[in-house]
Amino acid sequence: MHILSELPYEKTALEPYVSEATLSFHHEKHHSTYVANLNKLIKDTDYEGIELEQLIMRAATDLNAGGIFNNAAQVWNHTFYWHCMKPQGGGRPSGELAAQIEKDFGSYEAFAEAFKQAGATQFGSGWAWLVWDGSRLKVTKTPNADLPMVHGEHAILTCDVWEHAYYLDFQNRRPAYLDTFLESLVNWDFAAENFNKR
Ligand code: MN3
Repeated sequence: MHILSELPYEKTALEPYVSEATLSFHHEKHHSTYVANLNKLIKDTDYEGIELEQLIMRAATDLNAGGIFNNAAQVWNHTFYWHCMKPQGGGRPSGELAAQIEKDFGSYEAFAEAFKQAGATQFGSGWAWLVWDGSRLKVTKTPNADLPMVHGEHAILTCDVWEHAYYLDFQNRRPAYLDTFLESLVNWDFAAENFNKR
């Protein structure tokens, strides 16, 4: 039985950038529905009782488990995404992660440009990512529920670019949402923890 992870902050904590309405719908309707669907789909199957990441990896190569994969990956993606933001977020990474970003992108600005570009150009629904590919940091984008772990990459940071993540606050202005994500919301402490576990 998979359970809906708690938000790591109050629903008003990211205002005025992400409204209480967005966080409520996003967590209590969207994220929660993925959890409920996943539990329904795995009931009485081989996927019952398997830990989430293992389940995702297995469903990714199972042609009969498309629905299970989509819902499981979205459960993982959303829990990860909540932690990628924090109240009084934004600013610059520090320490080893900052040094690696400079090494692999040339500068923080070049990374930020690539990340925003990936999010803005993901056609339809999906995710923008900063990942570790085994030897370097890379910016990637994935459609729908797709996620780095099934491509042999380790997720460092993500931004949800499904419309439900920003439409109430930014309407169709996805680039403005991505700017705000990096300027005022991003949680570099969480990204650094992920980088340290790579
Ligand atoms: Mn979402």
